[in-house]
Amino acid sequence: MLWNEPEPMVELRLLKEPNPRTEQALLNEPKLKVELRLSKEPEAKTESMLLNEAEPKAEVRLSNDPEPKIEQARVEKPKSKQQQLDDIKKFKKALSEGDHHNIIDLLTKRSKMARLKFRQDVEQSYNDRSDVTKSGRINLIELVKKKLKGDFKHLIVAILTPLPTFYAKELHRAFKGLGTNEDAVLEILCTVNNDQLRFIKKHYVKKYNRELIDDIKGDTSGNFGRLLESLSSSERDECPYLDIENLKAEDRKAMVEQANIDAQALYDGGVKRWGTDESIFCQIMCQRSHIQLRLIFEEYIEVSRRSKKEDPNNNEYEDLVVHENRKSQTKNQRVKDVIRTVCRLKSVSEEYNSGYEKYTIEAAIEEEFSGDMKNALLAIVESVQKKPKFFAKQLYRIIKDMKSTIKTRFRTSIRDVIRIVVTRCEIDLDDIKKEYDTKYGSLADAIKDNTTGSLQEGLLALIKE
Ligand SMILES: [Ca+2]
Repeated sequence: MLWNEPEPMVELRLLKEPNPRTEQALLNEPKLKVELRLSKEPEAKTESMLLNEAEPKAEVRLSNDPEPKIEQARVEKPKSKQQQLDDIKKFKKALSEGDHHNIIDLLTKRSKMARLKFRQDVEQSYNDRSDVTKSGRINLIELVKKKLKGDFKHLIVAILTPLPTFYAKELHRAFKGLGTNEDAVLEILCTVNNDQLRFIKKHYVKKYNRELIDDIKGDTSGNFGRLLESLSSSERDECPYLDIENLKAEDRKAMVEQANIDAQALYDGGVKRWGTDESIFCQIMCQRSHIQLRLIFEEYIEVSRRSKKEDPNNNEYEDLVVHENRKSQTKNQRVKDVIRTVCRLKSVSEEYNSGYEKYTIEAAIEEEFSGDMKNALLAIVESVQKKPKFFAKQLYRIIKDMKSTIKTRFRTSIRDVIRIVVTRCEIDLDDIKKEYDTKYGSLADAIKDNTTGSLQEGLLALIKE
């Protein structure tokens, strides 16, 4: 639930007290929208609990809501003990012989959870010998790094790494060296929830011996830096509801009222005034829950349409009224007035036909901000509204940048594509692929055009092509 994002409506009733959910469990939870009824708060999760934890047994009952689409998980048939042993043997052989096809086959047909378990099993099989000393124990990631090369190595390391560690590595990579890959930092900070972010930050400290916030402060400045700091603070409100449609009427009323206040504040702090009150944008965008933000964006359209009409300086509509009292005017003047009115009517009807675009929060951000701040606020809005669409766009931009001979952005590479494919796999990768295919042409073709050999085979296997 934490790492794999919600879609469907399910009510989950626990048959027994849940064990505290471990990091491992968080990483691999089934992708179901669930309502957990806990009789008491789970105990704090500790590192030592992580290893031996089983997920709570649960009885899953579908609610009356129509069953929403769930991304087809990589369900595999349970394997017999012998098949498991065969797979381990096959994997070790493939790794030692550099048989990339079998490595891909053995890893990409497993779910994330099964993959991490498989990694443990393979390591155990290497280390389960009496003559293995503690320092001689094999870590599969280290072994993969020695045996494989280039971006294919990065792909295999990525899919064998637990998500919090992988996210921490990607953030570190974005900050490392000169400059910063702001797009990658934004992508991660905008698309993980508070709990995930806490794990990522914990792993960041563990791995790099420094706080994520220190790297953010060191590499960014001004309002943009403060925005990233806020996003990384894990202080976004979290709403118990997973979607607007599921709000209870009285809760919805209160949330809409608050959304209206926030939308008005955004309008007053942006489009309405001279200059921009950036802090109000940062505050609302970084603190409100995603569902609340969606309501705010809806309300914003209403607020800005209404305000625009009421604005005394806006004579667009007044001018539509053809005044009777033109007796003192010359014939020529009246003809001019009629022409002017017809032109205005035309522009109003064009505006009507162009819909709501100019009243949206995106339009306000485009108008009020530039550079990093504009990108950051748009990333928040887009990721809040529809994540698959956000990721499809992100993939498109990365792939376009990779092809471009002019390096407009910082170090964009196939590793950014790897990050999205690996992190969204089993969450919404199918939807991302659909969005991409509809809007930008085939994702599979884009991958084929920009990769070769085993890397291409591996990425295509992950997007199920
Ligand atoms: Ca302004």
